[in-house]
Amino acid sequence: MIDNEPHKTKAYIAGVNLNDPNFDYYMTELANLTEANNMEVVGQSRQNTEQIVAGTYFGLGKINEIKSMAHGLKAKVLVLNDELSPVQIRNLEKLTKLRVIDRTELILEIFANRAKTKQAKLQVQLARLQYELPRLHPSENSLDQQRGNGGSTGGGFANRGAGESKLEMNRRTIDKQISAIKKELKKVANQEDIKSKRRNKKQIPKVALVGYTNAGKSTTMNGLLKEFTDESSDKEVFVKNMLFATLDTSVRRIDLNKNFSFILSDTVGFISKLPHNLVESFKATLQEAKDADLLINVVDASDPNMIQMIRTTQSVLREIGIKNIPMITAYNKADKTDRNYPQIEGNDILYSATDEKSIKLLAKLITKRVFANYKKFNLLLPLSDGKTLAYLHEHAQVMKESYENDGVHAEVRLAPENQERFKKYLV
Ligand SMILES: Nc1nc2c(ncn2[C@@H]2O[C@H](COP(=O)(O)OP(=O)(O)OP(=O)(O)O)[C@@H](O)[C@H]2O)c(=O)[nH]1
Ligand SMILES: [Mg+2]
Repeated sequence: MIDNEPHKTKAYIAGVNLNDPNFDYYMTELANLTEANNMEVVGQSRQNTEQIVAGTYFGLGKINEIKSMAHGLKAKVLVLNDELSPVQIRNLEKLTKLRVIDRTELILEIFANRAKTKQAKLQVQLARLQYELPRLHPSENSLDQQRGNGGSTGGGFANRGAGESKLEMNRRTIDKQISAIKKELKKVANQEDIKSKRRNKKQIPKVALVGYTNAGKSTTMNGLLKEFTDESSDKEVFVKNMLFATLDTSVRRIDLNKNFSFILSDTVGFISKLPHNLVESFKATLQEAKDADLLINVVDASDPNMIQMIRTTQSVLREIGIKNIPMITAYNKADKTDRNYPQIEGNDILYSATDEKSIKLLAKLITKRVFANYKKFNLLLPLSDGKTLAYLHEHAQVMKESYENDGVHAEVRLAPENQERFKKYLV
């Protein structure tokens, strides 16, 4: 039999447990992340302890145990559950004779492999450089290797002097790269900003899908597109059973019927302990969620770790500064549970993103929440009052409009904050 599967690198995963009740969940995530990075998890270890060992992360006894287990299982890589210091990584590599990757680097690698758009690529690159900068070492760094003069690890004074100036040089190079990327990102963000301002002008409510990675956000977006737009195929977003399938934000207009439209955005998913630099770099991508009138927190209801996943999403939302935006919790993948669906429970919904009935009910719930306070009015506005007409078009949903001799007749829906302003034009 011919094996067409490319050979996957075998990885051993391990972590220090400082009495954290969520430790098992973090290790499950770490295993999923490792596999998402195209490696095979062959075994795992943990050390329950009160304190991390400063120089080596684990105690020596544990390191020897991991080394023999991992080599016995033919692992080439050791993946660790926390972000480690450069010294800890170097020491562990020496002691275990394995390549050591910490959780942050693992996530950065996955993001780097997944990034497709210019903005996502730049954002990941920025986060990587920021991760690398404090990790530069006089004798082991990428520029040395690129120039082919690596290996000068002798620690003599003369060498150290040369190394330090080289280190300075490398720092400067990375600093320059960081500023260049930031500049470039600003340009992209400005373009996005203009696009989003144009959308805001139309005063269509904005709804954002957020949530844990692989919960079904993109599938939900495609479900709504398929149900409520004619030519959905070219607007469909990418769906795949893997972590971080989506890294950028897609924005689509959904027309529930000719009077009810909203803007829907789908964005990058979350996971615990997302590297801070990465969250920082992805702020522009997450802007759409920040500006939303309503968030739909998509949750995989069939996952045994559902509760922790909801908490993870809440804490990432807090980290990016999203608070006080109304939210629907959308419990997805109900087809993989034994519960009846679709059903609405208060503000929330149990549904399946691949089921038509579910999508219709979700749309109903969104409408109820988004347009709850809108009211319908018939107005007659003077033809000469261009300013008011312009304001109306920017801030109301104009359902019908005709230009007559006595003025502009319009049937509109107004948000509560605009109702007073148009009182005198009521017919
Ligand atoms: N059985 C079942 N599978 C679903 C459902 N919704 C989504 N999936 C599957 O779950 C996987 C992830 O779906 P996506 O829509 O890509 O998830 P996402 O939340 O956008 O994930 P990221 O972009 O990676 O954060 C895919 O394999 C989907 O086919 C559902 O209702 N039922
Ligand atoms: Mg997605």
